[in-house]
Amino acid sequence: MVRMSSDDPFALALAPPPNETAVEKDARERAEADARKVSDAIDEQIRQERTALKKKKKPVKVLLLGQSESGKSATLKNFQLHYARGEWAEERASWRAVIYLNLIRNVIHVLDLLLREMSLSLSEGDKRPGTSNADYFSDSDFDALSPAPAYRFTDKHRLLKLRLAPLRRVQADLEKRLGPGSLEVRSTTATSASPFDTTDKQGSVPHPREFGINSTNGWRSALDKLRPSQKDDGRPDSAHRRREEENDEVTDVLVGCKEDMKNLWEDSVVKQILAHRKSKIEDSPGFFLNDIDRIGSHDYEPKDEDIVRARLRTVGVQEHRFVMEEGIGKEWILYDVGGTRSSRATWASYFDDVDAIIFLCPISCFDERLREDRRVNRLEDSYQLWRSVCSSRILAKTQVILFLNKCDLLHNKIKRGMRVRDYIPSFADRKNDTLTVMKYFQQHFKEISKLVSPEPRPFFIHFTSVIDTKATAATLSVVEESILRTHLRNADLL
Ligand SMILES: Nc1nc2c(ncn2[C@@H]2O[C@H](COP(=O)(O)OP(=O)(O)OP(=O)(O)O)[C@@H](O)[C@H]2O)c(=O)[nH]1
Ligand SMILES: [Mg+2]
Repeated sequence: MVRMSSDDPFALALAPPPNETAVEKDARERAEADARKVSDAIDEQIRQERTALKKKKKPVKVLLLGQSESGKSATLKNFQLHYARGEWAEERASWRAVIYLNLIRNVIHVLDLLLREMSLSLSEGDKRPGTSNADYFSDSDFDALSPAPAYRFTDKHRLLKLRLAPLRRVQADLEKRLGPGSLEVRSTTATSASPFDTTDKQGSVPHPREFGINSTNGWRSALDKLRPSQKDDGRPDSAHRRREEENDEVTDVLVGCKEDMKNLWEDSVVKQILAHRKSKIEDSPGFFLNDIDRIGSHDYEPKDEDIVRARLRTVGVQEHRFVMEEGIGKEWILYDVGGTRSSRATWASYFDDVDAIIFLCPISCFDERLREDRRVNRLEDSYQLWRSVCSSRILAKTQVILFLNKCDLLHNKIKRGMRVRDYIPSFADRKNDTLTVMKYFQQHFKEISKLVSPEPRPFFIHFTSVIDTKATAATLSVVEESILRTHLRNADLL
């Protein structure tokens, strides 16, 4: 029995009345039990509200997956363009250097093709098709070249070699300053499409075999290297002045080479060489040769479309935060990963905590091979990757949205007369038009999902050309809504 201190007012107030009858006692105890029930219910309600609040505050997490050059970063840029205008405006000027580098690469590639043909024309009988510097660009890899026609080289071509030479130094300088993302990977063998183990018995996340750079500020780490810095008091420091001078020097060289770059790109012999190689440099990542006038000017300011088209390879996993409209699920985190085969081992560590995956497959690439492994057809690699994602038990309940991307390039290829069945025999004698091809690929993705998913998985498919920012804005608002619904359902808020 608990003894109450007679002078504790609280204890006195709670103590039963001294002359309590049995009936009074029963009534009092019932009243106390009822009060306890109400109090417990209030406690439970508070606990539930706290959990719900925590869930509400949990950011919506989205993982962008797909092979290298599938358009993951370009999709992310579209998100940034619509949901992070401030950040987008801040980064605009820094993209100029990436666009310069992309353009210079185009020019050097074309120049090297020209020089190679010139040197071959001097050593008759050695007209073998080769690859020289050409593997940066996605020439149709399966086309064997017929013997080259006799080109009429003139002094103009020899002069172009000299006059465009300064661009090589600028290219090397920009690559150094932008870091590994500015370089594409080279072909190696023994790579696997899906390094993450999807058949893991316990369903645990396997250890990544290779760690990438885990950057929380996206491509800013690369772009920052080009941005002039400031001292704490806002005044430019010496590093700021040096970077500004370097940036000015790059612009000066580029502007100085403008007419020669145009002369090269518009030259009739160069056109013949490219036509003979069946080279569609126009379709390659970061193609800016048709914009020399605009870009080669001192007051060039990158347009939104230029930034989305600019190519900077993603190294490691980059995290981007977005703040959407007010309300539940207003904070989003998008993870943009490097898509080359050796980068894929890092993906699995993000699998167990994402609300949705946007998986990108560039369906225009049915005739291309992977840069990192020239033996592998790009579309086949995407199918394998999709198979791994769908069959993953950890991802069984994760919402997956499929972007069949680069539809613009697919359409261009079909218009140029490329026949899908020459590369994909199972396409057989279906009608070789863009819509039929799109539907055929779509069907294949659906079938893979049906076949290998651990449980039925409804998913959305969007046909996209993510460099088209207007059309992509409409797609993203649909995607945003459906991801948000899943997020709320996961948080038991619907
Ligand atoms: N024409 C066209 N180009 C596209 C499309 N989507 C992306 N690109 C371009 O293709 C190039 C590669 O796109 P990225 O977004 O860098 O590819 P990624 O998937 O992030 O590649 P990694 O970072 O290497 O994994 C860029 O220059 C894009 O602008 C598209 O739908 N159409
Ligand atoms: Mg990327």
